[in-house]
Amino acid sequence: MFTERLQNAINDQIAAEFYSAYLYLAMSAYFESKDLPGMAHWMRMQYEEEVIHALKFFDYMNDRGAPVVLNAIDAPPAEFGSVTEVFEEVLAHEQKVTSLIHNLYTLAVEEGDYPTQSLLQWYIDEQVEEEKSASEVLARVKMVQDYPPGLLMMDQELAARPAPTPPAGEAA
Ligand code: OFO
Repeated sequence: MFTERLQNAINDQIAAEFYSAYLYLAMSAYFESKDLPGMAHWMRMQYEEEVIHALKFFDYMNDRGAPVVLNAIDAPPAEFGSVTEVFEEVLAHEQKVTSLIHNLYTLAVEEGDYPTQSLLQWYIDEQVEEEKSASEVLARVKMVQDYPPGLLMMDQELAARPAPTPPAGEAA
């Protein structure tokens, strides 16, 4: 059954996904200000990916005839630390989102809501990818953090990140 408790939790997650988008957009602006356009681009692609995550929940609520409530989105920080610190924050943030998704899944099981469990499977798999990609970038940034030419090469590499594609059957 699609209980009000679960509906509220999904509405909260919509705001959490938009906060993720906001956070990465703030990081994108930060890297622009540091003349690292490739890293700024990587963060902007991450921002787009988070909007897709938010809209997938949004569409799901509408599909089930449940009320969408768009809660306030917290302001992200405007200042960040070193390149390594920024990517450490990305990984920590994704780990936090993973636990939010897992908590939602636990709730969907408790409430006996099978469609939501099915939906959340997509997010559970997606979080494995999100953490993997953040870990990989962080590991490589750490390798070159004290070597500016290496950081510039990393910047060029991250400029090649393609735009995310929405899940099959959905518009971006
Ligand atoms: Fe980065 O996975 Fe959504 O929030």
